[in-house]
Amino acid sequence: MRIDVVSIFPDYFAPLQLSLVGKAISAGLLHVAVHDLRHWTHDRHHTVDDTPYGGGAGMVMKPEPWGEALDALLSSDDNPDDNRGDGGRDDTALDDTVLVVPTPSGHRFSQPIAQDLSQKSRLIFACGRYEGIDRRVIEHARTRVQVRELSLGDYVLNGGEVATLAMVEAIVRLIPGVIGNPESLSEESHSEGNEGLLEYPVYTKPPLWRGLEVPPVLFSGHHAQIASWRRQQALELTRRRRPDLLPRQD
Ligand code: JAH
Repeated sequence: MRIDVVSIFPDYFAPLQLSLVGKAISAGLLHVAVHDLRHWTHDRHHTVDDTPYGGGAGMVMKPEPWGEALDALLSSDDNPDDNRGDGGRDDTALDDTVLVVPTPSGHRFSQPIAQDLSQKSRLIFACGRYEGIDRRVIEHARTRVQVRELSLGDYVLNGGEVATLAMVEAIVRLIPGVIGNPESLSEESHSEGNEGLLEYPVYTKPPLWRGLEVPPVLFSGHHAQIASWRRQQALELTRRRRPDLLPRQD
């Protein structure tokens, strides 16, 4: 997979070189390129924002730098993987590319969406700032590639950068070969294997710590009892914290 990120704060993405995402890059499973939107400005002050038509607080990101940035990224001569030189389809074809725009007014990002995006050959993340990006940028981009405007949850950040980091991590860990033990993927919260429930509580040694015991069933060796205790715990936790995840009770 290839991931491009466009932002006015490219330094935010230094952490991508670390840990799991960094390992995926070293292993050759992932190519990440971070781009400064100001590269596609032409005025002396590298202006990316302007006042909103219709009035209102704050500033709006100008369409021209975004238009040029997306033109450049979507043209095959910017594409480091398109080195076949035969003009044929490469592994970052437009029909397998998604432009992701993190925004508080987007559809809610979720594990199924992460799963879907992890199968794409190319993702481009457009990180907005201020009050957002001129709407025509998204409208125009939709004529070129699939666009997904996505929100992590009902809170407002100062821009799309932190949301992009979260989404990239959620997506990259689902790429085959990125996580050593694929079983740990299907067991965790929000994956199919856990019936869509929250994860049960987990324990390790020592058996008694600061006066607190590990539930005895966990060293009973009765695998069926352990499984049923865990399912009970998962159900109860989900009922208390996230009743919205349970099948409707009517
Ligand atoms: C804020 C552009 N739901 C997380 C999230 C994602 C993006 C933004 N805020 C929150 C955001 C300002 C400008 C994007």
